[in-house]
Amino acid sequence: MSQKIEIQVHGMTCEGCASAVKRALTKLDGVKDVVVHLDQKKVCVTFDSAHIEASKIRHTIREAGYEVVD
Ligand SMILES: [Cu+2]
Repeated sequence: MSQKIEIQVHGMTCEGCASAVKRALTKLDGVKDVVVHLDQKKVCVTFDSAHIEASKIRHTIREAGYEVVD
């Protein structure tokens, strides 16, 4: 089932950060769409909950070097 979440992410300061996050998440199996709102420090992810959990998405953002605000 397709699900959409919004994640607050700290540490993204430029377009380079935004595309790094987008790239890391797009690579994940089950992630369908990633939109980064740099001005709002927000990442919107559409994913298939049968294939990936939201916790894995948050973990991947942290691994890329950014801070996820829960
Ligand atoms: Cu940057």
